Amino acid sequence: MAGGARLKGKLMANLFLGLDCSTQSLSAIVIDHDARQIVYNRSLNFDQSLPHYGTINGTLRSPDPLVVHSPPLMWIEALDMLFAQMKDDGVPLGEVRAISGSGQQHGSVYLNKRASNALARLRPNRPLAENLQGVFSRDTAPIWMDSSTGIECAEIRSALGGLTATARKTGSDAFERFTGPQIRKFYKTEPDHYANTASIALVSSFLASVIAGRIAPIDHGDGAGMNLMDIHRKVWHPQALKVTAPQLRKKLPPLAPSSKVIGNVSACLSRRYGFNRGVKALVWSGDNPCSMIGLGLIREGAMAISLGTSDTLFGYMRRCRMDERGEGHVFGAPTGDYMALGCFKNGSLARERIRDLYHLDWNGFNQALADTPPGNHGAILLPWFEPEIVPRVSRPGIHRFLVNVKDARTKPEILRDPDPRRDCRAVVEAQMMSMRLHSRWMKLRPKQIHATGGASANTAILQIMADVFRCPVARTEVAKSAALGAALRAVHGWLAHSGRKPRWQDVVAGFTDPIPGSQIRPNANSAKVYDKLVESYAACERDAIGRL
Ligand code: ADP
Ligand code: XUL
Repeated sequence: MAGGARLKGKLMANLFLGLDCSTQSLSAIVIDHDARQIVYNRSLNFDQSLPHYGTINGTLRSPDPLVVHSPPLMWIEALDMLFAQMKDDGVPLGEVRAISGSGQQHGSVYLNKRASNALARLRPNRPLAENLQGVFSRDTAPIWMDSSTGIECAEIRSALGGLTATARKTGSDAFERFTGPQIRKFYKTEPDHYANTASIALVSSFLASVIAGRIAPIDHGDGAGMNLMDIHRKVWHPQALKVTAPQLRKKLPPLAPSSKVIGNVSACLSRRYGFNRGVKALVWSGDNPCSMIGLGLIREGAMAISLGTSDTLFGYMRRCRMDERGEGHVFGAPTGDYMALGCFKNGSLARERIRDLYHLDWNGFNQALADTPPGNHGAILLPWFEPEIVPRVSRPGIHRFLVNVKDARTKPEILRDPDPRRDCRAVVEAQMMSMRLHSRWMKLRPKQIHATGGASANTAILQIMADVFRCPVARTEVAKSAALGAALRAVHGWLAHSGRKPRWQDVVAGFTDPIPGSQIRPNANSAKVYDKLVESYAACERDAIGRL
């Protein structure tokens, strides 16, 4: 278990549990809402705690580098392990009032006709994974890192009337990792297993089903990441279902707002871990919609960058506005409004690749950032170790360029020689400039950027973020904003279910304020350098994509 138990102070009666099943780990945050306190915060890393699944960074790789899956049973076993650990750590699970959760978005779990019964009759004396062994019509779940559905995307996009029409209908153009194209590929390549599939879940709704002991709905935040939901009406889009796969409507659970209570926590979990029978199990959502709440992004102009396995940039949107270029996404926000999002696949793992290439630790990496100037004397590195989502790049590879920092019209030269210090700065600068360039369509005007995710612990990286975006960057106490957001959603749903009319600003108050004095301000001179460099960066992207 990573991250040690954090059990602070005396535990009070109204506790709420937020779980987050991310790419690399499962986390739990317990809050005492009356006391406005996080009383427990713990993570379990999949590779370290469950090595028998053979994952690398939580994923199973196949000979085809475009195919990336994870074993759903691993998530279930992790849930059992984490609950057991919480009990050992003395968390009074009997005082938890409601549970909600967050899942990595887009990943899909395929259940056979035994699943529904198995969920309803989970045996408390057997491990959860053993209970659920025979319920899958597909052993592994394609996750958001999978980019093997280019053909299916083209088929769906064309059947829905092209890129803009697809985005207008579903909130996004057809994307390789989105669930609709993934379902279509499964139907085309394994028609028998598709036929044996009684129910398709997302990572979020699958884990919600295990908590509630019944097939759970999919919320509007995660549902929007499927290319299957009508983004305006928030119902399944009949034409999108039809062009994706036959009989799909029957295999999908209902859609629901993310504050919906599914029912009580299953009898099995109550017996196994001491939850009260009346504890409410809420619908789960995607990690990015949950982070919106965990960071308090509930008003126009609020924006965040999450530096997790992927880097994502997202912001609150009252009215649904699409990216007509088809690079970005619109999802439902847990507040009932919308959120705009861009997902950059080569995030933390790309930074790690450069760090490891030169046998550095994070201190060594940060020293390299300190030893090099903003603008890096014109050295730029496009870190597409994996096929990139934004901009769309299907052939992985890294590209080094030398540009004229003073004049963006000069053609970028190709740089051949690797250099440790230059490459460390170049990867971070390229990631930040890419996010700035590709989020223009969102028209967000933030007064500050909220930074979250594992790498937000690194202030040297956040300084480059502040300089590139010309905007102060703030951190909140908990880097795990998705798990915190899930716990706060549990509070909101529980209050609404008990007949009260909770206001989001009251629910998040006291949990989402930036750490006092943690704000990182942009340096005016560095910001000037990046205002110019971002245009040269765009030229490098065009050059590299043109050659691919
Ligand atoms: P996810 O939620 O997607 O599973 P996390 O938000 O937990 O991922 O982030 C994990 C990543 O954080 C790791 O891959 C690691 O590269 C990065 N990370 C952790 N600490 C640092 C640091 N000090 N500097 C830069 N990156 C870091
Ligand atoms: C968002 C996306 C990732 C995953 C994993 O569209 O693909 O951010 O949610 O974190």
